Amino acid sequence: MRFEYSPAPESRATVTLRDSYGLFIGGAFVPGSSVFKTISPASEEVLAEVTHAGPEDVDRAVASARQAYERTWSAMPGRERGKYLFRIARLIQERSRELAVLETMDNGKPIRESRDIDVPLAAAHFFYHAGWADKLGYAGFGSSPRPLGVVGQVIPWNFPLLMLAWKVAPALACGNTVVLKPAETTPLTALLFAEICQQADLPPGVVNIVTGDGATGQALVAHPGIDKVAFTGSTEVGKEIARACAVSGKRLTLELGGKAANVVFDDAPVDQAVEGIVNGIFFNQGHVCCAGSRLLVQESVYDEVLAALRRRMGTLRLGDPLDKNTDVGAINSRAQLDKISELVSSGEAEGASRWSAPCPLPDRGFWFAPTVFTEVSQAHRIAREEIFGPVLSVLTFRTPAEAVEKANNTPYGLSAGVWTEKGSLILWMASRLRAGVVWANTFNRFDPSSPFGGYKESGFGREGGRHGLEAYLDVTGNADV
Ligand code: TAP
Repeated sequence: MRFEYSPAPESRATVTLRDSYGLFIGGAFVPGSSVFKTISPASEEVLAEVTHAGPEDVDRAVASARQAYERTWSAMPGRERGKYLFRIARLIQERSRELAVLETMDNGKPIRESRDIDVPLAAAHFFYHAGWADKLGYAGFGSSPRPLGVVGQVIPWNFPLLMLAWKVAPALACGNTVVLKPAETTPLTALLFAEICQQADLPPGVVNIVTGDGATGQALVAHPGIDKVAFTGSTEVGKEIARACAVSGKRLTLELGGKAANVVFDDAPVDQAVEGIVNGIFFNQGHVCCAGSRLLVQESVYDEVLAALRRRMGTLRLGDPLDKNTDVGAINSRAQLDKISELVSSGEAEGASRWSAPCPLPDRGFWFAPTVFTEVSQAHRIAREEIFGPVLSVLTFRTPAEAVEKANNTPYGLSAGVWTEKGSLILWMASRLRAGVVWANTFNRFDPSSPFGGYKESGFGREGGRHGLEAYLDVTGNADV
C-alpha cells in the first residue's frame, strides 16, 4: 500500500536572514572587498548577499588570529578554554532549529537530516572536545603538547556546519586560533556560528570567518602567517594545496574524496542491507565523501537485492527540503548537477544500464532522481570517479577474495561497508579493506569520539577522537612522547 503524505513544511520563521553579511574578523562583522549572492538550491531564490574576502581581507583575519593566539588563547589554561567550547556546544543546541532551517535553506539537504544529524553532531563535537581541553597531557602525546598556532581551515559545501565543527572544535580545544573559509555556495551557517561565538563571549580573533570562493581559499592556504592548513574537499584541490604547502613548514591535513564499496554477502538480511545501501548513497543526495557509491553484491543474491532495492527507491520522497517528509533534497548547485549529469551520461554511453526512481522533479531548483546503474564494469567512469550525487553503481562478486580485490581497486580509501551475519568474515574483510573506516552491518555512522580519515588519494590525517587531536598539536618538543 502506498501512503500519501500531506505537506509538513518546517517554518522559516525561526531564521532571521540579514540582507547582507560581512566577514567575521576580530570578533566583529566587517566589510570586505566585494560581494556575492548565496541562493537556495531548491528554489534558486537569493537568500542573502555575502562578502567576498580578497587577499588583504585574509591578511587582516590572519593578523587577528595571530594576535588572539599570542595574547589570549594559547596562554589560557585548558580548563578555561574548555568552558568556552561547552558554551558554544550549548548555544548550538539552543539555536538548533534555527541552524537546521538555515542549513537546509542554503544547502538544499532535507530538514530531517540537518535537524537530526548535522546540527546534533556539530554540538556533540564541541562537547567532546570541550572535555579534552584540560586533558591534553593525558592524550598520549606527551605530558605537555603545545598548540601549533594559527590554523587556516577550508571546508566544502556538503555538511557546512558539521565540517566547521570537525575543524574548529579540536583546533580550539588544543589552544590554536583559526581562520575558516566556508564553501562559496553555503556560507550562511558559518556566519550564524560567528554570531554564536559572539554570544559565547569568545575572545575576539580566536575564530575568524572569511567567506569567498576558491581564490579566497587559495590566499588563505598560501598565507605565510598560517602554521597549519586543514582542508576538506576534492582530491584535485587537495593536491594543489599539498603542492602550495610543500617546503613551507606548514603542517597539513587533507580530507579528500572517496568511492566507497558497500559489500553485501549472501547471508546478509536483505531488508536491513537495502536500508543500509539506500542510506549509504542517497543520504544527503549522495553529496557525501564516504558515500557507498559502489555496491558489490554476491552473485547468488543479486536478483533479490536489486529487486528489493528498486522497490525501496520507489518509495523515496524527493522535493521541498524544508518538508519533514522529504527523503531526498536538492542538488547543491547547478555546477554539481551538471557534473552528475555528465557522469551519468558517460555511464549510459559506456554501456551500463540505468534505472532512476520514478519521482517527479520540481520545476525550479536543481534536482536529480535517485539512480542505480547495473551491468557496470570496473573500467567504467561511474565505477571509478566520485560522482558526489544520488547515483549508485552495482557490481557483483563470487568470493570474499574477489570482493576485497574489487573494493580496493580504486585510488581512494575513505570508507567501506560489509553486510554479513558472520563476525569472522567481517573481521577478515576489515583487515583487508584499504579504507579509513569500515562499517559492519550499518553505514554512514559518525561519532566525535571515532577518528575519521582516508588512505591513498582520500587524504591523510584523522578528524575526531583522540587521534584527531594530534593534527592540532605540536608533539615534537615532548621528550616523553
Ligand atoms: P572543492 O571544490 O575542493 O572545494 C572545497 C573547498 O575548497 C571550498 O571551500 C572551495 O571554495 C575551496 N577551494 C577551491 N579551490 C581552492 C584552492 N585552489 N585553494 C584553496 N581552497 C580552494 O570541493 P567541494 O566540491 O566543495 O566538495 C566536494 C569534495 O569534498 C568531494 O570530493 C568530497 O569527497 C570531499 N569531502 C571530503 C570529506 C572528507 S572528511 N574526506 C568530507 C566532505 C567532503 P569554493 O566553494 O568557493 O569553490
